[in-house]
Amino acid sequence: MIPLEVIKIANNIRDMKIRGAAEIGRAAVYALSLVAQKSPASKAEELMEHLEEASKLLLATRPTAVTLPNGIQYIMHRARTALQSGASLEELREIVINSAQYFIKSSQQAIKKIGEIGARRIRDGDIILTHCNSSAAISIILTAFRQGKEISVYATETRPRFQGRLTVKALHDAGVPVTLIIDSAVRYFMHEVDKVVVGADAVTANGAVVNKIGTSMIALAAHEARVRVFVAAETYKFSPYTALGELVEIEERPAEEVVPPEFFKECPNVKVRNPAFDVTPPEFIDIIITEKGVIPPQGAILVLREEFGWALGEELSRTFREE
Ligand code: RUB
Repeated sequence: MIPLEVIKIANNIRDMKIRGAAEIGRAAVYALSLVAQKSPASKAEELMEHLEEASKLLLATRPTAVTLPNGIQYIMHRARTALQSGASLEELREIVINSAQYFIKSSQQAIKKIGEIGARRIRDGDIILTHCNSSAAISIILTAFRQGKEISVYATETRPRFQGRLTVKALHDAGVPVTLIIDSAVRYFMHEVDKVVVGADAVTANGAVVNKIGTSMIALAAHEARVRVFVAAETYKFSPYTALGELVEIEERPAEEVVPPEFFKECPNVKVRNPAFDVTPPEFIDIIITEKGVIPPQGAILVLREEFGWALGEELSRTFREE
């Protein structure tokens, strides 16, 4: 039994009306809290079944951003533990609702904190290049700007979905000087750039960063021009599954995002591929800015050790430290 609002949230994540890794994670967790509030279950076990069903639906929406499984895991681990220790139906509802609120609040605070920590690395006069639309990357840029640093930004369009337009709007509205460029102009402008600042959908155990398609090419161009690459990523973007040797699945989206349907009438044999993300190896990343501090990409495994409780073979549970 999945409430209609939860099905709507799942559809909105799939159709990218809700998008960006942090937002997806929060929306999925909020959806589980709606299940806890609205489920007509008459006993705790039944509520658990409804939660499991909703989790499956949400997990199947978008495969790459690890915030989604990490957020769901966090709530479900708490719910399962409570059920095992004999929680009543009402207690289980409350645990899920409170854990969801805690996760959402922590996520919002993390983005603010990343802004503060990251802004320390931005100098007066810096020209920053960013890609796609990352709330964590924007948090760094806006914090530095509000501190009075005279910075300006190159933002890529981010085809085919043009998330770069969201970024330029946010920066423009805040008064940050911003220039929109086409994705393929990145190397052309790189010699003017001081720092690349991007977000992440997932950080792997070896410090590779999965982010919007094109990020790895930007990092390569930055490496060639000796421009530093900063990745802004909350600790719940680190993927515990990769520490078990699993790869992050890269979402491929429909061809219709790239060409209009008429295109296939003229060229029926052309194949269009539309991967939504790519992997930037750790060698091309200088630092990862988390809400707990700055680490080199090689420190990713330490974050995973500290942040996740390991129950190999059973489930990976988030060991959020309650403040
Ligand atoms: C969004 C994207 C963003 C990351 C980080 O891709 O790649 O850079 O999700 O964003 P999409 P945030 O538009 O396909 O979801 O820092 O907001 O989590």
